[in-house]
Amino acid sequence: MEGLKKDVIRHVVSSLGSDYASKSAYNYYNALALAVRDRLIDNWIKTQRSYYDEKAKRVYYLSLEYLPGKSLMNNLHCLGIYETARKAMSDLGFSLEDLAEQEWDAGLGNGGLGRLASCFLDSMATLGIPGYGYGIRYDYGIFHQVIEDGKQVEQADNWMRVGNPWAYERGQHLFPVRFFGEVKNWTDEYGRLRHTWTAGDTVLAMPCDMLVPGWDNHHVINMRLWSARSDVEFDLDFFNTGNYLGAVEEKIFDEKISKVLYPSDQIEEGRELRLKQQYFFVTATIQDILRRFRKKHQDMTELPQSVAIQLNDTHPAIAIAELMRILLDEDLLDWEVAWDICVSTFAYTNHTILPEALETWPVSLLERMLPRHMQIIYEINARFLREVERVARSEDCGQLCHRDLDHLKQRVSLIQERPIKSVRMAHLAIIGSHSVNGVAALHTELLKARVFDDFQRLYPQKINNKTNGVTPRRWLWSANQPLSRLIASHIGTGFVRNLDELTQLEPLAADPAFREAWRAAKLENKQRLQAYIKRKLMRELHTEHLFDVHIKRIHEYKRQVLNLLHVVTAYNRLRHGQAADFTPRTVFFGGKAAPSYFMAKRIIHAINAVAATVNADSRVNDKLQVVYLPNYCVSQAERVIPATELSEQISTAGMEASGTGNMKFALNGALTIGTWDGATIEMAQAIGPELLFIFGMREDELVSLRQHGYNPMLYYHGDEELREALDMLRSDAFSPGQHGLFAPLVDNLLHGGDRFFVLADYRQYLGAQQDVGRLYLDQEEWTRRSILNAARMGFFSSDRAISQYAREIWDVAPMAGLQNGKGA
Ligand code: GPV
Repeated sequence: MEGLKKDVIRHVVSSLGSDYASKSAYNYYNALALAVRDRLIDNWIKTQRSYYDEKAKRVYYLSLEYLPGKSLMNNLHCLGIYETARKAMSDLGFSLEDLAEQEWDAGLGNGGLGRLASCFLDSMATLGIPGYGYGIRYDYGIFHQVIEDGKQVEQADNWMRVGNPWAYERGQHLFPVRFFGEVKNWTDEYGRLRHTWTAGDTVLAMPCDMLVPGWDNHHVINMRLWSARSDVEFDLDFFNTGNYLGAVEEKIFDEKISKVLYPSDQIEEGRELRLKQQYFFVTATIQDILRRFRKKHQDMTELPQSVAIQLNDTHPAIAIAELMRILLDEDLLDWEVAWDICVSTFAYTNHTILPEALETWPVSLLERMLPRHMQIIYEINARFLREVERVARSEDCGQLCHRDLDHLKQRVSLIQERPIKSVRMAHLAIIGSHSVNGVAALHTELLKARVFDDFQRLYPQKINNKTNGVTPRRWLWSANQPLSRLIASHIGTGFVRNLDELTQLEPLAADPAFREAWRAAKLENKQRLQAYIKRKLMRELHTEHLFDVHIKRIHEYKRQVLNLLHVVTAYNRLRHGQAADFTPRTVFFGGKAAPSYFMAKRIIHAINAVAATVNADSRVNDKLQVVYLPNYCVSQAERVIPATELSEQISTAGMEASGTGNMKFALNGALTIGTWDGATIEMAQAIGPELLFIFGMREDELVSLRQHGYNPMLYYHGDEELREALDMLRSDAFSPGQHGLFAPLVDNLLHGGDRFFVLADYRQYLGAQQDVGRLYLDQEEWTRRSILNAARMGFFSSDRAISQYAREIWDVAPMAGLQNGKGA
């Protein structure tokens, strides 16, 4: 402890240039972070050196998004120095919790996809898998959300304004990135046609490394984020021609590439700068991968034995064309050889079946920005379509019938002709990879049967499932110390590394004393949230209420509106005195809407309007409260999830690819009210469906309802309570003076076809909520179920997910000789 204290003081003085006697929390947080980083860097160097010495096969995880959140607490826990740091900082006059609050969330992602990437890096580090995360170091992460007059207002997330004590910027290792220009064709000495791309613009990519420690194992992996740097400083032409200010403008223009994260989640933006971001990140990454590979190898055909590249959705899919370009134009390999290398190296994870999220890029844009890549994509497509034809005409063509060949080719082509001629990035990712995986069992089945059914017939081995998981380090141990300590006192700490050990809790569910202790941990977390809400929102929570929580991005398919209709109905029953048996509850909502997503923003407004009305109504507000949590983010999730009793997972069946919040809640002892969707299905199977509150139409039922003609008006006319709730929303009951404010929302349900079947599931949802309320009155039974939920969540560790990727997709093994256990 004395060592750590000394280091902190030394950093306050010599790294931060401040007086250690002036007790600034900001300085002491930074100094502590630097002292922790010092303790990581030796192991990072040793880890990286061991990969090199042992010629280990490396895994590269390519993702446009990461959501690490805050690093301090997690890193202290992984290093096993949390208690030491707590005492050291308290000696210096600080509470560790307060210091941790000084850190800004690294919010370099939108939601589940980015958070999954961060959980995966944590698991690779913990399992000792030679992994690297690659991404973009956005200057501005996901916007900061404030709620003004009930509406979302976006503010810039200037997360690095005060620097980032965790990152190493490596300004000396720059990689060139080229755009535009033209392709020259030439013939080599064997008479083969060759291509050289001479680019118009060049930018530089600078690596920034963030260290990712494993749990108590001395293994530290790297997350390398690229930042755009102009090469103008080196362009003497500008200065020679006297155009100094022109040079500066060009520099600013170049560095715009990594300026901001696109804040739309599962909606395609189709902006030129976004494509630039994708290629910028991809080419720098591939260059870095090959640089490392070439240190030990000359023969490029050995690449797939040494390198696995995982594409996190299609955002980095241009990497397939980029690797082809390098192998063809720089290494001068033949097409077939190059293509085999690519397919064996790449694997692709799909995260959605929503059509509006499937990426396409206009051919005209690609031709201009990346002319050589567009040529390569055309060639990939031509060869692929010939292969499709060959398979279709062959005897065992199965369901591929040759009469339909033209249609089949149109459907699977990399190029879509309408509405504008574009490249389908998912098709490029599928045919350029040896593995295509979905993220939960149902999702993968839907990929096979619906979205990619043609590809499933063409390559029946390619599509596979890897159900998502979450890291128990952050989402149980670090976020929920009261519960973790209770668990550890009964079964030890092995569950943090091996989450299956939680099954040892099962017999304790029958022990009244343990149940009481379990409830006490929950209450402690509720009180902690209460204090936080009081500080931030100046509101008093009732900790004896059932805490009912719906936090995630705002999306129509996630159906925050269904929840809101339940709230309005509960409000009406209470007002009308029809709810004598109502179980008091506080309903929490939180989440960001894409700034361009009109309906999602209107939903936020509606939730806040209902909240204002309900909370101000003294007839009901001792029994029903609604809280909108502004700026939902990773660190907020860490506070809210441990305090939650009811987890809302109510997406339209078939539409949530997996969900990962669902896992975090159950792991922390919340019960789930949810639809038969995503990984919630597998959770219900692992836990026992009777221990969750499952309701609503299933995916196949919705398909047939759709086919037979779904008429939302039928539900409106057939259900008095539903009608009352919708009429109130449409009238100005919640929007006095702003008549018609929420009409778009209601019209969308009644006259817009209710694409997400809110009305079809309303009545069943109410029934399930009734069951929830009733069960909550029986605290012993509620607690028993809560314990069993957590005890059966072992499968949903990201360690299990990553072990499956390693074995079944990457063919990599954990590093031998990894030191596990404290002091090893
Ligand atoms: I595509 N997901 C996301 O957060 N952003 C995206 O752009 C796309 C998918 C999410 C899915 O919606 C979740 O169901 C899933 O759990 C998560 O990706 C991780 O797989």
